[in-house]
Amino acid sequence: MSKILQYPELRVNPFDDKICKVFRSSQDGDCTFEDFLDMMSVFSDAAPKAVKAEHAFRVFDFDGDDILGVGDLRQVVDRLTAPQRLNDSDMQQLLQYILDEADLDDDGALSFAEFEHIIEKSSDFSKSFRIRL
Ligand SMILES: [Ca+2]
Ligand SMILES: [Ca+2]
Repeated sequence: MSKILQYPELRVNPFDDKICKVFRSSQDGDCTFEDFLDMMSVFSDAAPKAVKAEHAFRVFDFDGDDILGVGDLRQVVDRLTAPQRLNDSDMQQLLQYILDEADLDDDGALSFAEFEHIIEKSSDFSKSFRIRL
């Protein structure tokens, strides 16, 4: 994951729609301007790494069950590699690699603690996980 997060392409953010869902204050409807300002402060260079990690985790947790399972990771990879798509065996290999690196308790999914641990190891994360205007 830390390697993926270092790709320069990530500085163009492929998670726009999901990010809006994480930050918007009402359950349905669009992001308000205030939501947008919240979001900008989290993504600014000044935001602490831990705050970014927490929001990144929520953005990556597509099904909202508070853990990054293989399904979530697959969607993350899909979005990061768009418009190209990995073929099945490359995808399997990459998911396996991510889990080997990051899934410390071997339950096949990444908890927030495990996710945070990768973020801690990745010095480029803060630079990658931001939006530039
Ligand atoms: Ca999940
Ligand atoms: Ca785990």
